[in-house]
Amino acid sequence: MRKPAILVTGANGEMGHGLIRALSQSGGQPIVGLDIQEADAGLKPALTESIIGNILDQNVLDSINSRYEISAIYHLAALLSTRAEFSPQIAHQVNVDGTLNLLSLAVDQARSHGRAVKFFFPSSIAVYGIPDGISKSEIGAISEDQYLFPQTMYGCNKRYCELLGVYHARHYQRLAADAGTFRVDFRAIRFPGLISAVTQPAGGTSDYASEMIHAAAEGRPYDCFVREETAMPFMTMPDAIRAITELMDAPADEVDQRIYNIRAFNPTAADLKRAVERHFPGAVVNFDVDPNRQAIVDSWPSDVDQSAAQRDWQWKPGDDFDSAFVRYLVPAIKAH
Ligand code: AKB
Repeated sequence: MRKPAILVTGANGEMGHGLIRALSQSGGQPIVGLDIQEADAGLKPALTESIIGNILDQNVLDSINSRYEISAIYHLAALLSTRAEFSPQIAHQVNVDGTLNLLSLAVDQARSHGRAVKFFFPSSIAVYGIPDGISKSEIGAISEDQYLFPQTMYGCNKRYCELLGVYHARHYQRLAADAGTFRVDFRAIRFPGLISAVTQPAGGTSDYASEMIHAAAEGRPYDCFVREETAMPFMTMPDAIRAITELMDAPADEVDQRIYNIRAFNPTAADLKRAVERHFPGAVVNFDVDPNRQAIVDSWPSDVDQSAAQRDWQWKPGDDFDSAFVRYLVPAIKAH
């Protein structure tokens, strides 16, 4: 007998930590975690099984398929934008082939148990590409269907996987009439940069915000790799986790756009430096621009339009820039 479960890939990553805690607190189905690294000791009590394995390894996925009856997949495993520029082929394999493997697992599962499998995909503002010479401040907040010209491998991977997800959702919905009721209920959020008080990102380009805050909290000087006036959208990790659970809980017929922008605030790097200096007296932040990473952030919008998420699933960020520091980052970092 297969056991009911939900599957989280990239379980040991930044987002995996928060999501697994939230899912286990909500008391739903048992959670199976999959990651290339062993899950941290603190995560293990929330998992019914912690599998060390690669999403590119069909044997691992076959074993999950044969032992579990999966109702939802949260596919978080990915190589982030800076890392992907260094290893574009590996990024393509992990980010695209890996996602296709998980979508196929969702199809197999839905076909075998006859119910829809919900599939959450964390997309990114990296799917956008603002061409050189266009003023980001004049464009303002961009909506889901504008400027879809990603300029990084990671952005291309994320955009293609969004399309694959929508394809799987539509294709199997069409077949459902003849072939039973199996469906892949694909839902994606295009995340801005995420800031966590507990974990640090690795290999991303929005990492400068987290790195600046954590360095200040630890009393280390920090060289920020983008220019002071650089602005992009961000949000706190707890808001991001809440957004995932709210989108996944929304009735299917209300979220048929399937791909949503969200954000909470869009400070410049100088705004971040000022906030860090205010909350961590003695913090030292300098600017030492990395032209390659600067070019990546320059291609991303400085703001996104989240009105579709507000309309379809009543999305509302919990923290603005000031309260992110006062209510969440400073107390949680100090406690940690
Ligand atoms: C990255 O910097 O690569 C990610 C992202 C914005 O998707 N944090």
